[in-house]
Amino acid sequence: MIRHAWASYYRFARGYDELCPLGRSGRNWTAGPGVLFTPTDSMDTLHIAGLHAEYAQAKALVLTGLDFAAVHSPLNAFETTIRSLGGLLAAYDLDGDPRLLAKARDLADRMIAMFRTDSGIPHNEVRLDLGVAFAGSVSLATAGTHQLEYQYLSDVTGDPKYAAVVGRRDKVGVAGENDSYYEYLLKMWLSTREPRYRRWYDESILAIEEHILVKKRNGEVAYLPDKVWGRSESTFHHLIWINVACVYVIGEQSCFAGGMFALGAVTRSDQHSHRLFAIGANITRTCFEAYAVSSTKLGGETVYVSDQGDLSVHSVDYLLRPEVVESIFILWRLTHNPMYRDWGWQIVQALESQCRNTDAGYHAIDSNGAPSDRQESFFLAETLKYLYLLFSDDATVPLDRFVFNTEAHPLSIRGHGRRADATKWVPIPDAAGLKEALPW
Ligand code: DMJ
Repeated sequence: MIRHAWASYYRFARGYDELCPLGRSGRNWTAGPGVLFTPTDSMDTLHIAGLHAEYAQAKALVLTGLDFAAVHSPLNAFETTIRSLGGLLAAYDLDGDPRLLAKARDLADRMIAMFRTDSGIPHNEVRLDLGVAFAGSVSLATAGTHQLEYQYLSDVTGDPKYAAVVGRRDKVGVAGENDSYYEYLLKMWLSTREPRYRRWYDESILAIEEHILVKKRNGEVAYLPDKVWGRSESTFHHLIWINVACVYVIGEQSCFAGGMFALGAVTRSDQHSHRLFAIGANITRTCFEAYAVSSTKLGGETVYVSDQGDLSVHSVDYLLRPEVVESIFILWRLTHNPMYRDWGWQIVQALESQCRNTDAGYHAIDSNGAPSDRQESFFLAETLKYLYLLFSDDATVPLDRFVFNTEAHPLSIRGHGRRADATKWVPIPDAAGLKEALPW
């Protein structure tokens, strides 16, 4: 599957951000030169899967065809950090080629202006050619999902400025799209052991449990609907009332939380850990059940849950997203319960029957169940990587040596791999030490 998705990109869309599998062509996210999202996002997956020739193709494209100085349309900073910076750093982590690190550094230096704001909350649009940033659309996730990548960059280059700019974001407190902000609190602790991140995560997860988590069928059905003004909804279609029966909605993107709850629970030892682990397992079960009840077996962007806890999928749009297989993979690694491999295999079969194009990659599915002309770069970066790892042994990208960024790019944690040398670690700045380390 990895070979097919990559070869199709390489054949039909080489040089573009992503493959249009139905049009057998490529597209960029913005006008003008793109940032080669698919090769950058795919390098580590190809490397991990041992596809040496394909890895060499992707790496050559990135090293010779990726010119950040030529990218003149504003780009979404969150996506550029998690896909491009994360992809470059993970490829460097696996391969050790300093040219990949230099590329990552060039990118970070062009993005760093986004952190220069009065509030400390970063902007979310960047012009890479000019090295300037604009506010853009800022949510908790977009503001709070840079720490892993920038702290790693400081640790491997010895330059404290990257750690300093992300350290400023202690002040973030906005609502909106939140997911990976909490994920990064946990993962910053896992990767650096800095206690404040663990404290923030632990406080947040208990608050999420108390205020957001919904449980049905004695807790076997568990999910995290959006909540606005005290009600479990985000927009009008996220909470609907049918015949006085309350129907809640869970979005597919919240399904990453099954793995997050479980990973957070096994690395915590207090009276909450057992319960939090069960919640993670139940969120994962609920998300898989949503796949199983849908006609495509791949769920939908929106899943409805009745008062009794019955799941239904009204519209089967599926963008080749990874969140459900991500949680299944984490739960497999933590439990070795073969049920998780069975679930993953069912998803593989559904992908093959519903999304595979004979000669051009994998397509998404629209709300009517028809093929939709996109193969997002996260399909190779995340969905296929997590599936590959689900069926690999535990020594392949072991969880005690790597954390995955939110785009599934594995970065060595401190004490391992390219972060083994403790003398090189750049301290995570506290408020007092912050000023001197800032690049402005
Ligand atoms: C990916 O780019 C990342 O997983 C991100 O954190 C959320 N959205 C997509 C996949 O659905």
